[in-house]
Amino acid sequence: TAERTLQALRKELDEINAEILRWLSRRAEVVLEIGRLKLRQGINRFDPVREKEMLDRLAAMNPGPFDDTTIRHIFKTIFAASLQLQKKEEEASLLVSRKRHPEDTVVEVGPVRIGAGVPAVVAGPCSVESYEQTRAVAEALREEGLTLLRGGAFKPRTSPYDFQGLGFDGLKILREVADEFGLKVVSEILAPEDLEMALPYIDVVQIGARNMQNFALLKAAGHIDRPVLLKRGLSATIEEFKYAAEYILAHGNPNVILCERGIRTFERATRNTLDISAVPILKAETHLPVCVDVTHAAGRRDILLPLAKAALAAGADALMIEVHPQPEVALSDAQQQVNIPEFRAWLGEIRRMFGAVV
Ligand code: PRE
Repeated sequence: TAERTLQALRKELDEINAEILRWLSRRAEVVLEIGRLKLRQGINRFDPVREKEMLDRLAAMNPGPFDDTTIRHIFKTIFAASLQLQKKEEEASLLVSRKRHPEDTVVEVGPVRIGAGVPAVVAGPCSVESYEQTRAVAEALREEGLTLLRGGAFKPRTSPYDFQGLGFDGLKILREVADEFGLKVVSEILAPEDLEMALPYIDVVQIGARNMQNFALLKAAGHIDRPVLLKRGLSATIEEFKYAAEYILAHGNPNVILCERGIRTFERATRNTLDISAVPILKAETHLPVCVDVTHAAGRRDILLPLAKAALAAGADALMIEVHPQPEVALSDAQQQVNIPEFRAWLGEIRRMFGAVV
């Protein structure tokens, strides 16, 4: 009998390939079903014990000519791909996922519609220090036709000996001044037990970077009827950031703004490294509006304009910037806040390049 031709052998391989592919796809469907079951039952996706059992069984029944190590390697690759498939499906099923909710979420704060196309600017002092200080910034915001006044009343400071903020007194100043100038208040809350009491004073609740994985606070923020501005943790991955937002949505609050504020890297020229990639990735993978806090990302005033331009060019829906009437005497973040004329110049440049901002 004549040897089969190369062409005939390849034809047979093509058929085998098609067969393997059919089985791989069938296997993947079963894997996805297991993934859904596990998600419902709260079981870990990765199951090394089960994987080892399967590998041992396959090695034991391996007819050759591939040796056991090769068979184990091939199947281990299939398991890893299966795990990846389950993970992808789970991510697409998240409430924050754009796959699940294709339309952009627009968060409304008074007349401002964050995520509707016109960039929003959130500006104000790092910490609320006094009526006069807050009023000076509020007045500039009104003159510029802006609405969103930020100010820290509860301050999460690295050292317990640093200024901790005025607390509820600070919130009262913010509310009073905001009402006087027709503005809306964005302010951070540190503890779930303060949330309810703070609501009369706050229009957007900020959850700060250090609290991004404070799950009790995230859950509590899910139960309020106020938008939440969630900052990315100092060392949080984009995936962890999305899951933090998922907590708030899963507990009933759909109005979440994601805020990139720089991440920790080896670089010391800036306080943090602005992860500009996070902006288009969050816009693509979630339907939530994205804000960029240029002040905290930079930790220095001289690069706030280019960072803001980069953020808007990358698709950010909002910018946050710290403004203080006299930054040099500020009780916190003295070296990174801009004064009012600097803020106006910054805003003018943004408007010149990007048109209207609110
Ligand atoms: C599967 C995938 C990932 C797990 O680590 C173990 C096994 C597989 O591909 O066989 C399926 C699965 O999720 C499971 O059997 O629990």
